[in-house]
Amino acid sequence: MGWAIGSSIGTAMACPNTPTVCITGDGSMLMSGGDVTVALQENLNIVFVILNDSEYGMVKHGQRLGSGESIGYSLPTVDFVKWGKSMGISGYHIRSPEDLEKLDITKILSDSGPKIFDVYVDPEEVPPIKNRLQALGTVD
Ligand SMILES: Cc1ncc(C[n+]2csc(CCOP(=O)(O)OP(=O)(O)O)c2C)c(N)n1
Repeated sequence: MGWAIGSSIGTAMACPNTPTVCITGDGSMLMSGGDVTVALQENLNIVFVILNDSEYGMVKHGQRLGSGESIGYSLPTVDFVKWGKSMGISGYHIRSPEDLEKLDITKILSDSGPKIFDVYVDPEEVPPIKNRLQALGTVD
């Protein structure tokens, strides 16, 4: 959690001739998203793909799968395109596969500096975490 954001900045610094893609959650972005200002100041070509479900999804689904108390997973709904815009970063709302298909990805990746893809995902979609929970012993 949060690790992808800083590591994508390090990757982009080390590989300046290739676009870097950071896939992260909205909770992680709320925790460590300030690091995006480094990508902005260093003009790093990074696409921040934010899987936005207004929740700590791993926490909610982990609690459900483990029959635990359902608590502490809810997040405010944040418009990360507006957030990026406040710093001069281009952003795109993606609410459907069609929204993604409409984007000129080649053009977006050829532009310098960071970009934001604010991808709205279904909060009821169960992430593939059952094996991990079984390994931890919280799920049979
Ligand atoms: C630094 C840190 N804090 C807390 C956790 C526990 N944790 C793992 S996933 C997660 C929720 C992440 O939420 P989000 O970034 O919105 O992604 P989602 O699970 O919704 O895909 C939390 C709190 C962690 N792994 N690392």
